[in-house]
Amino acid sequence: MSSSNHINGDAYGSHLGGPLGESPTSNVIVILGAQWGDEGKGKVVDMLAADVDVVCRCQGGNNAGHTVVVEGSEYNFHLLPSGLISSKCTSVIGNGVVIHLPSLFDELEENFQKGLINLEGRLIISDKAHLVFDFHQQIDGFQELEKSHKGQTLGTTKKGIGPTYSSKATRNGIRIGDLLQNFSQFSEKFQSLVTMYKRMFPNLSVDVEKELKRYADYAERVRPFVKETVCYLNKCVEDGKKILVEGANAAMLDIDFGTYPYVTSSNCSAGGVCTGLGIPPTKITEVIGVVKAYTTRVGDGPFPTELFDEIGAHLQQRGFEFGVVTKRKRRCGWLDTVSLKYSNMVNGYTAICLTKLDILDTLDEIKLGVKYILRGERINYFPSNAADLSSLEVEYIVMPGWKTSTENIRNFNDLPENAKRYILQIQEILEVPIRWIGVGKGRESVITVY
Ligand code: 2SA
Ligand code: GDP
Ligand code: MG
Repeated sequence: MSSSNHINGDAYGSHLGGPLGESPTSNVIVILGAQWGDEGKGKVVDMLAADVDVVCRCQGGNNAGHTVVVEGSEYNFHLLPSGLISSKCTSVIGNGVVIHLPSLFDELEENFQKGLINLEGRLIISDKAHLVFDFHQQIDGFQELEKSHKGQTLGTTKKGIGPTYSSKATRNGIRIGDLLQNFSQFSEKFQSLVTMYKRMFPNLSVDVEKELKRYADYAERVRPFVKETVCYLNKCVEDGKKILVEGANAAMLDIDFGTYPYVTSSNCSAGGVCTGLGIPPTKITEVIGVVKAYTTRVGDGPFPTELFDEIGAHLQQRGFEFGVVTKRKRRCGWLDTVSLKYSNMVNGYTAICLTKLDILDTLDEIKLGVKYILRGERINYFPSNAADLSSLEVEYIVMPGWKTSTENIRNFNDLPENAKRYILQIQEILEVPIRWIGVGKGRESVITVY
């Protein structure tokens, strides 16, 4: 076979070093959590989905809890993309997502009961996505229990996310395509995975025969939704379709860039979009960072601006800060612009959606974390070490509150002066334009700045 075509053949020669011709510009918009999650990504996706063709999830699993409130009805999405509410949108669960099929079908049923119909044909699941089994969830619990003896829990959602990505990385994970292609091979893989895990966790209880029967049933139920999604999505890009990517979890929970080991097990930052969907980085047109006007964290791990006083409790109650999946109280603190600058460095936000400004409406004064001090020194980087992050001191800017309801405001200019100052200060520090401001739960409760 000759390789000459690839070096100097006519197909390339006349265009070498120049454009190959006109192609439609891509239209891929990525929505990412810029903090420790629960910034309101679901609401932002829903807000933008009305105008897009495809909404995709690229990483994580049903550890995610994305809330959308439409005309007073609340929808909680875990595995399903929040764009499913928009009836003209196709929803894609990409190859980077890990899927617990029983939960997927429960979620479909729950949304069907809430009135989301005609989902078949509008939901596509990648054949490369890995399966989360019940035993992965049991193992998640065992691992947390083991860590608890040393007082080192991560505070996972116990949805089996870590153990499943670990099976994927050790190359004995099982993908949806395996389930659909050859059931006897799937059964063998399942059995050997259980055997391996039983050696590691003797208390693991799996009724293999019963599980395989269940999965034979799930295989037929999921089959109509499954497709090769990489070519599908790239064709959508090529055809100029508008694609929205819904990040789950958030930058500071990213397995590489987050506060390791207190992180989730996927790349929740911009890189996870490319690996979790097969869309090249050059096709991404916008990266929108979703930033809550204060900071929350659910689960364990360092949180430099955490408040342990009545203001923290006030934010938790007024912001109704409870985990969507686990119902745990979320820890609350002031906005941390140091971690936000770092998350912007990694993700390259083109615009920001600042959410939950209304939760700050009643405060006398508001603080903004602007600098970290480690062992007495002001530092210019985001520390990698969890112990360092836990021992930091934070320098704050103190700003006056506005003590007025912003809930019904829909124009930036109508905001109280102190609210405008707070927003502009954040924009100035981050050097990223703030494009939307959330002032309430509902779809309509948003100020579009430009
Ligand atoms: P896991 O289960 O292995 O991904 O947990 C590892 C860490 O990641 C955190 N994590 C989350 N943080 C915020 N929101 C998440 N989704 C739910 C929500 C959380 C909930 O929307 O509220 O209901 O508790 C989420 N998922 C994972 C987790 O707390 C661990 O610190
Ligand atoms: P996600 O995981 O990033 O999608 O966020 P969650 O759904 O876990 O948590 C965000 C919570 O804040 C949800 O209850 C939303 O309904 C709510 N929310 C989103 N934006 C706003 C806002 O601007 N103001 C108020 N008050 N609530 C909001
Ligand atoms: Mg959430």
